[in-house]
Amino acid sequence: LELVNELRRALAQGDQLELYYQTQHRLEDGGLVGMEALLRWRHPQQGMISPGDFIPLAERHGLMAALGNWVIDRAVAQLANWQAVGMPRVPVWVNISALQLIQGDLEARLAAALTRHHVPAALLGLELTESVLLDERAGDVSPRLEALRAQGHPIAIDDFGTGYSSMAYLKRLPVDKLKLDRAFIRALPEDVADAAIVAAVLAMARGLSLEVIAEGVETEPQRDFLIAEGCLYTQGFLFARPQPAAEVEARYLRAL
Ligand code: G
Ligand code: G
Ligand code: MN
Ligand code: NA
Repeated sequence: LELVNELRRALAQGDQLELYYQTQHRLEDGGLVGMEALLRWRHPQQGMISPGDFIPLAERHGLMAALGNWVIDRAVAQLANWQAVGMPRVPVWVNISALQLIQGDLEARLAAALTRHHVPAALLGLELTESVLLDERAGDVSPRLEALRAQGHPIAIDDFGTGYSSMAYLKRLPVDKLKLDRAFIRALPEDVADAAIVAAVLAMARGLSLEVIAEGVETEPQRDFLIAEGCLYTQGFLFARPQPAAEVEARYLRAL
């Protein structure tokens, strides 16, 4: 209870919250293709608290909408700043929770933030997990995704393969990209079952014209296996860890 009050205060003041960014890369040559924004809470006594720990708390206590809005505003402000200083024009992807989708004003929230900062929607990707997409409280999410896509946002299914992956929903949901969960990558290339699953997902995605980004690539053999199977993109420690905006900027900001 104490922690939730502290979270409420952190959210109101904003100074203990921060977005880290993990860059996404072409497997073949390491070229930068995007970044995922990952929320961090720098607690004054407890140190860095993971979103895996405080997001469930925020959801239970009705703070998730405000937290989600903070993330959107912060990511869009960062995008505007990066465009102004000449960073590569690659999309920043934010995680969208079920409650943000259920609440119903996500489209307006996004549009307001983008308009305020003069950032095109194509630069703000939206990641939704299978459980968010299939959450009954959200109703039929297809029209919502259509609307978000019509606004210009690219859309990805996060943690792909870990939810109730019925392949049927891939056919009817308007999405651009699958983020293949790192659970399938970890034991590559030795694990025969994971190798078969990954190869099959890649083949299926090709047939559906969906891009695939492999999460959690940590080793060269994992990378080589994925390239051989036709995967183009990755987000993993082999290329970069989540890091503060200033560090990403130091690496990619080239003098004009
Ligand atoms: O970066 P890290 O391993 O700590 O992230 C842990 C989990 O928290 C991941 O599943 C990630 O999707 C989730 N997460 C990180 N940032 C956000 C956010 O801004 N919103 C939501 N809903 N989830 C986030
Ligand atoms: O939103 P999502 O659940 O995909 O969040 C990405 C999470 O995966 C972040 O918490 C990030 O720290 C973590 N992650 C990203 N790359 C790697 C990796 O190569 N290895 C491991 N173990 N975790 C990773
Ligand atoms: Mn994600
Ligand atoms: Na993921």
